[in-house]
Amino acid sequence: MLLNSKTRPKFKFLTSWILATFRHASKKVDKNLLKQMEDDFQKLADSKSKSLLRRHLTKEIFDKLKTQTTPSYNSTLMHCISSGLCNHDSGVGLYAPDPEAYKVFADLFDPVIEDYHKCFRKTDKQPETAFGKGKDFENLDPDGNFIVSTRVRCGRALKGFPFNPCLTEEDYNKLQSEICAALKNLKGEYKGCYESLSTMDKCSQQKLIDDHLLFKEGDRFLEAAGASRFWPIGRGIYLNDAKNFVVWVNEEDHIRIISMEKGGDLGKVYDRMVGGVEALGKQLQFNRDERLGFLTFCPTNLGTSIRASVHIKLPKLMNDPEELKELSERYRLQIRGTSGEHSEAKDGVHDISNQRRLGLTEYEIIKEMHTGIKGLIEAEKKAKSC
Ligand code: ADP
Ligand code: ILO
Repeated sequence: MLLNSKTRPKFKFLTSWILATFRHASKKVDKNLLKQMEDDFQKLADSKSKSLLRRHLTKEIFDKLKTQTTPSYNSTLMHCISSGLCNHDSGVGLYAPDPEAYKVFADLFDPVIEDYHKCFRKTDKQPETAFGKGKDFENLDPDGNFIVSTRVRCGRALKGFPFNPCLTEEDYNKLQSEICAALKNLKGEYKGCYESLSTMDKCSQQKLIDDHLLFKEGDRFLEAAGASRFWPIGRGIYLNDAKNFVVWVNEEDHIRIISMEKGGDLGKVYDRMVGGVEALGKQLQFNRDERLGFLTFCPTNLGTSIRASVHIKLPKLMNDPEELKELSERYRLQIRGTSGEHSEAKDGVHDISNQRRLGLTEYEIIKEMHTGIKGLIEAEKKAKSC
């Protein structure tokens, strides 16, 4: 059964209650939680959901994992799947409540990871970090005909902390102060200011969201995953003076490092992000797994955790959904709306980015995205107006 607006609030309440109650419970999964999981699993299985969770959480895997917990944080399968159980319209529907979840619940994570990142098998390993040089990539749109702006971001988790559903209020504050101490030492073009969401008025917050600089509040996918607890405590944004280098603190990941500017100079935007990551990496210890690369809350962000996107207008291709689908699959690109994931395109502006982030080096990810956007622009130029 699909959750409608009447059933969702009740479900949301149950989910938060369950996540809170069982966060520090004993390693044995409680029978009430088991019952709830079984009922919700059945609803998902009976639904028409197209999520990767529904595709890969078979009855056999569900039965094998439903009583497992992670050793350090007692995270359960419910922590991992609550977002997808609550939101049947999820694309993925799965999150890792702590780094150990990727191993304890590998029977579910591995096939989802393989499916999303296009063939990263459970025997595969993320290559060593290799940023390379962004200057190898020429401006994608020197005449400014198609690309409005370019953004490159990556996520990082700090060693020694779990992810959102297991963080305490104290953890949020501790993470924020450790990250802020590192941000204060940034120099040159990275020099800027941090503002905590707790002290920011709603008007300034909305202005930053409208300018695509700040994350939105109340994302229902993150909320159902237990990622909005204690909001806005520990959350905030760092902006350099030129507002082209941004760091998000404690939204989906502990840190999101972002570089963005108008136009299509992907190489320049990428190099700026790399400089920021390297400067922060000298001061903070990032959690990197030998097989999965940089560990993130959402399995779609593992590996390099890089999403390089352009806000782009391709009016002819957008009128030809078949051709667009074929091209985005060929180039492994993902298309989002103007205000990010799960949003609509405004004034014909789409957000197009690399889909996979795992199994390739950072440099290869940027190359894949660069080749793809170049291909789309060429196709747009060749396409006939209808
Ligand atoms: P992410 O997971 O990369 O943070 P979201 O889809 O949540 O992505 O988007 C976050 C914000 O970044 C949104 O406001 C979105 O419009 C903005 N954004 C993404 N790509 C670009 C771009 N190329 N130019 C300007 N803003 C962008
Ligand atoms: N849980 C959501 C989002 C998945 C990928 N995006 C991000 C921001 N991690 C879904 O499954 O659609």
